Amino acid sequence: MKTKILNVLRKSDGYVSGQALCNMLGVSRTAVWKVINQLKEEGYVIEAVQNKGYHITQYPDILTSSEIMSQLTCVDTGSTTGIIREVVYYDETDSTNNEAKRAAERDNAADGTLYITESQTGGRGRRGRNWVSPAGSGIWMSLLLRPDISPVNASMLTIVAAMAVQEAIHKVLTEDGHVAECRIKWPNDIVLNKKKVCGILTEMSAEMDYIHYVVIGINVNTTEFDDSIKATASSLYLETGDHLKRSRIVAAFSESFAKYYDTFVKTQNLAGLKEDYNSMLVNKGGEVSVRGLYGYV
Ligand code: BT5
Repeated sequence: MKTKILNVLRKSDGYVSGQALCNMLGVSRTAVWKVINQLKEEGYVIEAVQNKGYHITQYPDILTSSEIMSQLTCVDTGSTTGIIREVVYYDETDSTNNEAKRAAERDNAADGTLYITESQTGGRGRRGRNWVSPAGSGIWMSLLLRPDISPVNASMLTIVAAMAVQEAIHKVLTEDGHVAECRIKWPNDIVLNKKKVCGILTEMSAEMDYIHYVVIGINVNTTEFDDSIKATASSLYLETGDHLKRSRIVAAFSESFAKYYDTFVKTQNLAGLKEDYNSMLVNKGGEVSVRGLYGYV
């Protein structure tokens, strides 16, 4: 019910009356009032005006399931758009990739579940490298997928994810009037003003001819870096000076990923994505092209 109320309020321009919410959800005024109070406690600034109703004037920078899913739900039909069907949020966890893998194995968790946290105590990069993931600024998330594709083609999902992250960051930056250029640096680094702003770690459990699951772990907006990479790594905040709401990037990622994933799964190669991918490259027009990408196309 919280997601639905948030969904209706965020997609309405003006006030929504308490009675309209009651009718829409088939619940009492008290139930609506309780949810409004919960939202206020989470940091939403909600104006309540007699005879007019409720109106959200400020959104917190949080990554809860309601905050993300309320952006991906159609008010009229209640159906969701994008790859993410469900969000599992943690205030803190060891690693969202670990959470996704545990849930896939232990609970048979469903395709399209997103595991997301405010901070990780044991985040991992590629080849087991440790990853610092403090609270408050970064996005640490892992998408669980159960694609019906051959295991040998699964590594291409990192490219699909890179395309979706690039498009999501570009969309949110453009909406907020930023001119910083977000692009893909071949093959799958996302760069903003030529500095890396995203890391992707794809892991898989499979048999020779069958994928049990794939976990795509993504981090965006890291602000703490080793001295060794300070010159080449950055964050959305460091590049724009703006605290963009992280949930908007997650929601935009969900929609973009679904679009590119659909195309990819049909062919299990990158042919259908080549044109879009090339247009996202930082060295567009230069010597790199998806045609030679790992020989996949
Ligand atoms: C990666 O590692 O690029 C993949 C990191 C994936 C972390 C996510 S967080 C959610 C999920 N849960 C986990 O436990 N892991 C995943 P690596 O290949 O080690 O990084 C290569 C280089 O890129 C290193 O020098 C990094 O510092 C740099 N780098 C990675 N992510 C960056 C980012 N967001 N911004 C700037 N530089 C980054």
